Amino acid sequence: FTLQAELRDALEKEEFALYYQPQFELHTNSIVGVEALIRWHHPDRGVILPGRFMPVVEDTDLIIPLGYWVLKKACEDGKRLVEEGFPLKIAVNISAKQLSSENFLQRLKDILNETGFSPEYLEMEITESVLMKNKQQAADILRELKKLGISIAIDDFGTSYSSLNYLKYFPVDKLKIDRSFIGDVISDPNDVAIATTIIAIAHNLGLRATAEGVETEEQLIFLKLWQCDEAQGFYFSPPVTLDSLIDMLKSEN
Ligand code: G
Ligand code: G
Ligand code: MN
Ligand code: NA
Repeated sequence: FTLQAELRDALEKEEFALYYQPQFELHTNSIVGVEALIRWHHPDRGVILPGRFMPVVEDTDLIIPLGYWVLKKACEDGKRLVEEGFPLKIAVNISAKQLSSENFLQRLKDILNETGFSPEYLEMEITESVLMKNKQQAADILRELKKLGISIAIDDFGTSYSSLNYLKYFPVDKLKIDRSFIGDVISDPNDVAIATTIIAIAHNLGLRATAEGVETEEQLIFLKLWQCDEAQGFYFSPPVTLDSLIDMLKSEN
């Protein structure tokens, strides 16, 4: 039984689950969105994190059905949040193969119709490397996503080989500062320079900046001082189940 075969089996048996990590708006101190993060509830090995299996999934065609499973689940859960009185943005990670797959836009529209989830609450997190693989195709797809009302966040911003000029051409809404720049942002002058520069690039282009991997109050104070718009990380909350998220939102009000 290879990992690949096991993953295929897991999709059929519905062993995957989506967890949601809250995203806080710093100037209002309130939850404005969540990032959907996949987990595998393995019958023998317990919860397996995506770092362990997504690279294999993304190397195979399995990313297509799994990617649609994630989108559909996120839209269903997002619909439930709206119905419960919590109209939050749901951010979904989209991989390269999925974005460039045949019928991506049509399948997406079908999922939106089937679930009745309003696209204005849907955000797609896409890495720079995904966009750079085929710039023209990516630009076309992103424009179509924008037309649907979906927002676009650049994930892991600044971590991979890329040029900044794509920001001019792609209809992006948000830059996510990778957690590798946040971990030592209190002590490492290089990380200070990088993090504050990413916030400045975002603001100068009229975009929002979100910091990932915020774990301490000192990091939060720093980010507020530099007017970072949003943050997520263990300081606020780990990724949690939909039910826990709803409990958290109820106690926030
Ligand atoms: O939760 P964890 O830190 O292990 O996530 C590792 C990486 O897996 C994340 O950076 C994220 O980009 C990726 N990932 C998590 N959930 C999904 C998903 O639903 N789809 C895709 N394509 N990637 C995901
Ligand atoms: O999409 P992305 O690659 O950014 O995925 C975010 C991942 O980071 C998730 O798998 C999540 O479990 C993990 N994560 C979230 N918050 C923190 C944090 O504060 N510290 C660390 N080390 N990891 C985090
Ligand atoms: Mn992400
Ligand atoms: Na990231």
